[in-house]
Amino acid sequence: MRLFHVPVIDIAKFAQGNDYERAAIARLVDDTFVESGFMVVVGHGIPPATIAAAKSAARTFFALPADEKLKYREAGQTSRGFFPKDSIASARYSENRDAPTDLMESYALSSPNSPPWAPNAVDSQTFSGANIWPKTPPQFRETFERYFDAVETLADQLMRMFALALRVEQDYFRDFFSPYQGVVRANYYGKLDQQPLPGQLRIGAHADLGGFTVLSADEGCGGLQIQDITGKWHDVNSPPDGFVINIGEFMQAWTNDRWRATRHRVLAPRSAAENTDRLTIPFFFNPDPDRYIECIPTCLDPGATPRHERFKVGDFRQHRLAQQQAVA
Ligand SMILES: O=C(O)CCC(=O)C(=O)O
Ligand SMILES: [Fe+2]
Repeated sequence: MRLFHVPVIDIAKFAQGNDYERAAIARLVDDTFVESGFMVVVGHGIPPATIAAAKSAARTFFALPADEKLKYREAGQTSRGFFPKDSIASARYSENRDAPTDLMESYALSSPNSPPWAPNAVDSQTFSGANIWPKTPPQFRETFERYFDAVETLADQLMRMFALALRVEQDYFRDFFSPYQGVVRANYYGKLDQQPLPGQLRIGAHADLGGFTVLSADEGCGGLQIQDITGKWHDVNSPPDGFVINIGEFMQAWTNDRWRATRHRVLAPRSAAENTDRLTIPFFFNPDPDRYIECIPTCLDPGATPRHERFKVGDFRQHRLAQQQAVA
């Protein structure tokens, strides 16, 4: 039986190394995505200060009084701005099943480099899906714009690495992501002051929708778990400067399920010692909503039928958002 673990992969040699070194990294990447759908990368070249500044700006925002934060709530029309506790149930969004809300507040931003896309807009003329920027802290916008630049450069490199790992030409995926939809979300899991509801987690079990996710984890990841095909949950660990990378459902469909959009969750604190607050910053790297996704040629055996029918990116995302909207 294969091991189920999340390796820490140093990708510095992908940018700087020779073809042999690049191919070796690509093989490792294929192995880990076949196995667990998750990896941790170090040697990514993003300065620690860029990550620290984004986390610090997010923490300053989440420490504001609730009524101040609610000024940046935008009632779900464009999926941007502040989401208070009890407004998201990831398990419902992803799996369309009744589930308690996540023990999380969040702040969602779209990439300054992505064109507006507002699938939920009542009136698409007035809602652009544009960002809502908080006034406090004043450097929030600048800090997150720098963060976007950094993770986009990393995502571009990962996209080429994935192409090599899947034995298609290096720029194979680029076209699908031109233009792309990038979403950064600051997830804040406050210290709990009361017992969670039965089954309530910091983030309910879900697979990520999208191409892939680049997550800046909290110290050591605390509470992040991924599920193997037998149903068993495994902790994910990351060094503080690592990014957790996981496959989303579009990449799973492209690879004809060779790579897995693995179910994951974040546990509620199980003890007083674990009851500390937690902040993570996932970056969801999504293809152009107008593009269609179907199995790539290298992932289909001769004569075989793809496991997923061709589908449109925007339709799939919209369908998922409708599931989420069932939450008050
Ligand atoms: O906070 C984490 O560790 C995971 C977050 C996550 O899975 C998500 O935002 O989709
Ligand atoms: Fe996730």
